[in-house]
Amino acid sequence: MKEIVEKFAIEGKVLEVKPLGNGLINETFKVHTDGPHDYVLQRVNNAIFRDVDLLQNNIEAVTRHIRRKLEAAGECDIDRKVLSFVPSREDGKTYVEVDGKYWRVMVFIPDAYTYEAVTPEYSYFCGKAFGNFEAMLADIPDKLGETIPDFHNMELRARQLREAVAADRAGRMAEKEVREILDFLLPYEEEMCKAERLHREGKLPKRICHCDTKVNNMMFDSDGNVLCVIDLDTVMPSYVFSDFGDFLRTAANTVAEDDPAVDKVDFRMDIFEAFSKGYLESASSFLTSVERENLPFAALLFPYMQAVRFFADYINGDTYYKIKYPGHNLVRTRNQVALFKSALSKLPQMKALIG
Ligand code: GN1
Ligand code: MG
Repeated sequence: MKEIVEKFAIEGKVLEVKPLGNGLINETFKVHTDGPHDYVLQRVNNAIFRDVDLLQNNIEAVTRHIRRKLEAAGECDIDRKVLSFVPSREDGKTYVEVDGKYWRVMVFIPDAYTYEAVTPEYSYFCGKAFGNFEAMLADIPDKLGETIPDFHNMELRARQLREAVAADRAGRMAEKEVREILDFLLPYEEEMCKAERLHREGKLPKRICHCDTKVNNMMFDSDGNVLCVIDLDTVMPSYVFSDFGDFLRTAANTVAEDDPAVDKVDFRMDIFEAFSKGYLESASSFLTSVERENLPFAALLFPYMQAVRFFADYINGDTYYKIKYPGHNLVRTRNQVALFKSALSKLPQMKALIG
């Protein structure tokens, strides 16, 4: 791995490379050097992100645009507020291919922290930051591609579940619980595909969104101030529901997304309220009324979509998400189903708060 890192125009000598973080898709390492910065080395999972060139072009465009905005706003400490990718020594691209594997390197942001759970106060700041992220990208001149085509398209996710069920590759449709979960999920399918219908009717725009606003993709400094959003692989045109819904899916759950204690799962309204307040403060300037009034729907859609995705992966024999033990994807599914039920029961409260 040291050799791979040295293909990039880094400063200093590599002292150590060790694993970092807990993403479910890419592999991430911290690179310790004797130079002025440390770095993050990442192997891009190109089974999932099939067009790494398009992916890195998106990321370069996004980070360049945000950096310019921060400069124009006279922000200080910009290197900690936007990621910087290091060009390769050979061709200046921000990735290299070695034996069919794709790697990239970014500058490590010092004294920055991510959390798996946040308080209402932090949720408010996250809401503002994600709204601001979308606002900053509203006038990006580059045309971004979809790094995973139809990534948050619920119609596609529903179809993939139906295909998984029909193929039953891992023989898991014989399990009673699997059939019960399927019977629970299917009746909501049509309602959950509302965004695609609104889009076809010309009532819902696509904007540049982050599309993986899990709470652990936001970095804070040691005083609790938001620094920047990380994990930019899925930045692409989508509905604003993606960013609003996925943050709440992770932050408003009282437990982690793979906690087996489903009776402890609850959708926290204090987090919803704080996050919405922050989000609306920075996103109100561009949100349409259809987008705004469907934010509570987004809070239901994302637990539902994630349940469908984990469930389809379980039925397919665990080919997409990294698992730590057999049945991990089923545990995740149960958890997300419980979160969906809890959020559903709070829909009237959510609507009352959004207005
Ligand atoms: C994946 O890589 P990570 O863990 O940040 C996934 C998200 C899911 C999430 C569930 C490209 O994100 O969409 O919501 O797992 N990313 C991709 O934990 O599929
Ligand atoms: Mg992540």
